[in-house]
Amino acid sequence: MKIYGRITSFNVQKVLWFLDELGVSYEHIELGGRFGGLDTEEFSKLNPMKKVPLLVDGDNVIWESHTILRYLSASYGDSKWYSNNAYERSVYERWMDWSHIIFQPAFMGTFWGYYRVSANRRDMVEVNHELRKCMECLNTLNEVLSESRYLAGPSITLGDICVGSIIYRLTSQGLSIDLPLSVSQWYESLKSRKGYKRWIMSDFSELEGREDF
Ligand SMILES: N[C@@H](CCC(=O)N[C@@H](CS)C(=O)NCC(=O)O)C(=O)O
Repeated sequence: MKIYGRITSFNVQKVLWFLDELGVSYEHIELGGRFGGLDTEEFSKLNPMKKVPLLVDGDNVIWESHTILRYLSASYGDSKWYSNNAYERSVYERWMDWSHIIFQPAFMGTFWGYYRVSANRRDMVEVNHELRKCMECLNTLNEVLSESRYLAGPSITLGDICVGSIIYRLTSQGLSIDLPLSVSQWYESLKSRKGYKRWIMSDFSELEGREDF
């Protein structure tokens, strides 16, 4: 299978981390950002949104990072990563959706408002507004994680992959953020995973002050 997308893309990183967790082999092709290539006719046919990540697995073409994660877990994951029971799946999939709809936009507000603009163009009122939203998310996570080792129970799930992917970049962009205790302990356990270290904790400094993709 082939996974397309630049390593500095946070949505691409999630998929690369999960591929490592699954232990399946794949070819990675850098695309988007400084690599370009998203506007070609060939790529548009594969993904009309002209975005990465994109997964091509034989004849199957999949875009949208969380849809890719769901596809991979259903196709290649054992019971640790995929449950045949619809309710059990909903227990971790709700965190994937919450992450994409609530937490990630707040994080992106800080990242695009703070890290990806030059210092003299930062609107710190807006950045702090987004930061407060992030803190609300972190406090919610803390309540859950003070009762449970991972977001959906005693073992890691796709919920932790999606939400956990945000924490490194959120806390590594130069803003002062104190993680609540249980979030911090959970974050430490994610950081000990090979795929998290390799992909999520990779260098993203080329994006500093870069206002286009
Ligand atoms: N909701 C989509 C977002 C896709 C997206 O916006 N990807 C960005 C990178 S994070 C992109 O392709 N930007 C253009 C570029 O990198 O050139 C997903 O999760 O896959």
